[in-house]
Amino acid sequence: MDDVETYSSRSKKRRSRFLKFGLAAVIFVVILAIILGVVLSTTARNPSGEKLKSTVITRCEKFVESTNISRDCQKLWNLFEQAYVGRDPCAVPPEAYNPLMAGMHPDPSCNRMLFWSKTKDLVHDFTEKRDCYQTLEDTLLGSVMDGLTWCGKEGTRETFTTDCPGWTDCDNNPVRLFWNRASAGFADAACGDVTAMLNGSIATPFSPASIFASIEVKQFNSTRMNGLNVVLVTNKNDITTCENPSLKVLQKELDPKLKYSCKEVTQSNIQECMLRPDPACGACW
Ligand code: DVN
Repeated sequence: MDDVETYSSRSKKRRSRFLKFGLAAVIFVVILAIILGVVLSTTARNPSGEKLKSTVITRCEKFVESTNISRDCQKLWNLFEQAYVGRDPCAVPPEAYNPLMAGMHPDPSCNRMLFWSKTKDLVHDFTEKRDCYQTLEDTLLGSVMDGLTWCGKEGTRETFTTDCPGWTDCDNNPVRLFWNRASAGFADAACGDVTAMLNGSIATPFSPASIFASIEVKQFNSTRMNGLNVVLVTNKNDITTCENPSLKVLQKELDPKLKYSCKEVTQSNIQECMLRPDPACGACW
């Protein structure tokens, strides 16, 4: 009897241990399934928002790594997202990006700052081949957001990268407001001798509707800046020169304490110069 009793009590113990283990395993699997469900449903619900977040943070981390400028990339995302999320994409308040600009202030490179208007491709080709100038797109915020599109919608905390208003669909859209605000911040921080590359192949190189004219020039501050050197990029048979009336308007709009110069430079000269590596950053104009 004892042996039988011992045997049956041992098998009862084994059965209860097995049941306990089985129950624990089931609970673990259920919890894991819930967690996975939440994660997948969030990502699945809004893959484009997740992709934008990952792009922004990855670009930010690469910038921080390559420049040794320390910035909190998660904080950058949070400050950026709160500017547009949950808002009508055509009614974003102009001050929406102020916390982002304050939290991620520009790191201006005095005497190397390069503004531009209607010369985007040439300018970025130039700064890519010759690391001698800093455009807005070479700063943390400019490099992180360059080429991206985003918006929010009322009643949801999600980020969208499609079906967002285009640049001209409405003034207060998230993308256009960002670039206007970032441009103002970059111009306000402009220091030393500043350069602007303008387009000598158009009738009004200084166009009043441009960001350069309507926002940046108005922010230039003579307590930090010495002057503005205009590089007017021309091609053969161009009729626009540094005497162009719109450039006279530019001079008038500039703070009189700022020095002003203008030089006509052919596009081919600039393109040849940028192909000649020069760590000393000798002038291309
Ligand atoms: O100094 C530069 C730089 O600092 C930037 O922040 O602002 C200045 C350039 O702006 P800008 O003077 O208005 O010059 P652009 O060439 O007229 O416009 C600059 C950019 O704004 C364009 O290249 C557009 O960007 P994209 O689409 O090429 O990445 C955008 N933009 C301006 N007007 C637009 C427009 N995009 C679409 N439709 C429009 N009407």
